[in-house]
Amino acid sequence: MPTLKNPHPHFELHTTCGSRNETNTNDSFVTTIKKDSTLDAGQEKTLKEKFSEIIPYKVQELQALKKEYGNRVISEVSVEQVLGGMRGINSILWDGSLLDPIKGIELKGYTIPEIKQYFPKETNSEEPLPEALFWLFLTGEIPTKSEAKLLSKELSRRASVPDYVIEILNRLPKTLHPMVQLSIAVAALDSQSKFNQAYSQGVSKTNYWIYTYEDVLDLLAMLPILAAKIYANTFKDGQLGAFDPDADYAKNFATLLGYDNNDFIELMRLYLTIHADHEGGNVSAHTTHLVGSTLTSPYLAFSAALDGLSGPLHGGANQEVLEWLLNLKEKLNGDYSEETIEAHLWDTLNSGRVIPGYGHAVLRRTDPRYLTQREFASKHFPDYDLFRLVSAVYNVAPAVLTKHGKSKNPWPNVDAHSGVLLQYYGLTEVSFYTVLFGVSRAFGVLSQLIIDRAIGAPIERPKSLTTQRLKEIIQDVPKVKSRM
Ligand code: HAX
Repeated sequence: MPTLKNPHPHFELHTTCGSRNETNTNDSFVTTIKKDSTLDAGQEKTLKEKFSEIIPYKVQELQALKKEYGNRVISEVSVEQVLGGMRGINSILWDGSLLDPIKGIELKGYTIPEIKQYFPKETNSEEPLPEALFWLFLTGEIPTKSEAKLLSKELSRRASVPDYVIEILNRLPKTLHPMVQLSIAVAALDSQSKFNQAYSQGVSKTNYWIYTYEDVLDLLAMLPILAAKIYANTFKDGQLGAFDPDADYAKNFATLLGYDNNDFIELMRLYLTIHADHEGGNVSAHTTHLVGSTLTSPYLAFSAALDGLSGPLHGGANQEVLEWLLNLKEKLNGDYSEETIEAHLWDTLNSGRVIPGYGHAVLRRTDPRYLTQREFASKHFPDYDLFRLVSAVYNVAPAVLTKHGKSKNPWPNVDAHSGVLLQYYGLTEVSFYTVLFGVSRAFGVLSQLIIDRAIGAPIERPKSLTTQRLKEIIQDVPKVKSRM
């Protein structure tokens, strides 16, 4: 088979060579960024053009893998894994990110601090842009500032929601949870799908990605309007805030919500970046991949993902954390001593509930996304009472959970901190918090959906077993070391 010349070697680096840390300090990485920065605006290719150049290379890479190594075994499945939520089974191809239990998430090989350091920034800003992350997911390259700007403008250009969807939102009861409202609105956009239209006209399989790309960009562009409309309808007077076609995505999202405070805009840039992707096995990512594998529209695949994200064990935990913290604050009455907090943690555990925001299916240390939010709070409002409480819980909860002896990971995850940041800036409506997570998650899971369509990913269909069949099978197989 002839080897194609990959126009974006950085893409290869992160999909095939493992840890970013082996490469991020070397010269080739720096050279890649410098080289990109010298491009003239007139020479720039759009994201779609860049991605289309990568596809043949990517397809060939996977075909070669399948041909040469198709029969290599990379995972075995134990009974405890079947009964234990399929933890640790290597079975999903997901190029956007890889989760290390200790180091945390690597987005296309970059850790969260690296993303913060190397990403292009708006003037007077220190935070990364989520649209730059979308670019990175699809190309493997950090965009230049002008490339990121190009994408911001394209998203602004597409930011228009059909009247019937706004009408649907206006008719929903305020008592309906904001995540359900968002899921309904995104599903209702299905009739706008360019992918559906092209599919019904018999478009070739090799071009599926083009229409998926169009739908995904439209959806990303519409999400801030949908989310802000839900916020305005449910908690305010129904009016949307300002939208500036020349502003970046997160700034527009903040102002649409009615927040023009520069620090809040900075928070949104950070928030939308760090919640975007966390490997392919988590419920929202896997759902997009699974539902999308049926060739449904990106709208329906993402609507389903939002339904999964809303659960309290997943993205819904950010709402639970805040409710739990506010309740704790009231009970503590200003006494943030370790003994009192410890007693309250035991109350929660002894009543059979989980400590929300703590634990993780894969992570075995404090989530770097927690740490970066902690850093943001330390910088912007070190003396804020609720931040002091979150810090006090952080000092005590890991030891309590370790003593409790159930959770495999006693450390905080991303959801343990996000709500406190929002509270500080006055976004106090906790049932809205997972909507923000959902807007961010779209960047990761929908970029992978474009890749799935570009590489012709098959419909997912793992094998299930009855209990009876499981009992029959285990008679004939050897024992292995625990994989959980
Ligand atoms: N408090 C109390 N008990 C906990 C716990 C916590 N924070 N985390 C885990 N456990 C318990 C589990 O409920 C489980 O108990 P049982 O054996 O009685 O079923 C036991 O410890 C083993 O669980 P685990 O293997 O350590 O964790 P899982 O992979 O099964 O679950 C969860 C991972 C994140 C769902 C879990 O840690 C949890 O419920 N945490 C609190 C909710 C939360 O913060 N969710 C957000 C996670 C991040 C995320 O997805 N964000 O979107």
